[in-house]
Amino acid sequence: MAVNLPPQYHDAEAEYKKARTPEEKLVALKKMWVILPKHKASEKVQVILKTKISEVSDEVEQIKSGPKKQSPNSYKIPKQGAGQIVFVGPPNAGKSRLLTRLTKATPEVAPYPFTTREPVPGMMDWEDVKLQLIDLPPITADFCEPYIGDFTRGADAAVLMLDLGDDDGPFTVETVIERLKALRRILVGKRPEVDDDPTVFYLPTLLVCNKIDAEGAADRLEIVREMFADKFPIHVISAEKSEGLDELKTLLFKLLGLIRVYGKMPGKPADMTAPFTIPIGGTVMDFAERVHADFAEGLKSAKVWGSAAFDGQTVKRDHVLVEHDVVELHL
Ligand SMILES: Nc1nc2c(ncn2[C@@H]2O[C@H](COP(=O)(O)OP(=O)(O)O)[C@@H](O)[C@H]2O)c(=O)[nH]1
Ligand SMILES: [Mg+2]
Repeated sequence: MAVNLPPQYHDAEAEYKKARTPEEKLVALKKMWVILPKHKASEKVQVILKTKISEVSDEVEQIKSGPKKQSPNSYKIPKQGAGQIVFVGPPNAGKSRLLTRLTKATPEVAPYPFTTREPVPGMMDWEDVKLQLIDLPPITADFCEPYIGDFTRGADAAVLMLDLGDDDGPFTVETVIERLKALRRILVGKRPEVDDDPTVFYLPTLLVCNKIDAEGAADRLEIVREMFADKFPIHVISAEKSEGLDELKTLLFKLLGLIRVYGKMPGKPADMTAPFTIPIGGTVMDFAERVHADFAEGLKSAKVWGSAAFDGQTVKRDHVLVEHDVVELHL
């Protein structure tokens, strides 16, 4: 039987999907529970949700009563910038080197595996926006830091790093994909249209093939393209020699599926220095919400420069914005 779920339920569910800690999860799950209509048609959902709530409550309790104040298996890195992108891959692919090239972060770079055990964040500048990049420890057939599950759920996108200097490069990447899949984290070239399982998390992913400077890299790249071209967008770089990095930055922003929209105060020129970012297909309402949590409620009208028929045209709340639009909100 189909269950008609109110929009607030989906909001709470989105909150749950983004939650990192058991406490955050529990808050969101409880919200979902309150909103869920309790009738015959929703019985199945009720059972699933109840089970989940109980599991997560246990987790919360365990952490509280455990001997350690802080769980070593979880790290909290507050989100910053327009989006958060995690680096995943096998050991030695050059994830940490890439982070040092794109940000001011200084993770250890070394020719032996498992140098990175903790998540290392860095902020990347791209044009007038900042993206948060997080270098995660390597994933192999035998090993995957437990907290990787948390990070691959909370992130907005992923860079999957492949080592073109290694004959096993494509296969170690396959292993990474499989390990994450076992955690119900699916790396995808594009988000699926339907996403109806709240426990499965899709991560838009760019396959970054590193070490194109290495001997034999071009031949390996051909194999990589055969194996992965239909699964992910592919970008080739040399982190060491800083090749392909400008294009990479642009691709990383594109991977987030965002557009930049600029605010304007009535009677003043637009502020073209600090854009707001909203999802592609976002409306004037989405923009208002980004500017201020309360603005969407009180929005009376808006004027748009760019996507409107003429500059400064008054548009409806559901007017779809495009990259580089300028919007003046009237409250
Ligand atoms: N030839 C070459 N070596 C690289 C490149 N990027 C990283 N490396 C080397 O590969 C090794 C592993 O790099 P690292 O960033 O620590 O890998 P991680 O384990 O994925 O974080 C180091 O010795 C790096 O100097 C590259 O583009 N070309
Ligand atoms: Mg590393």
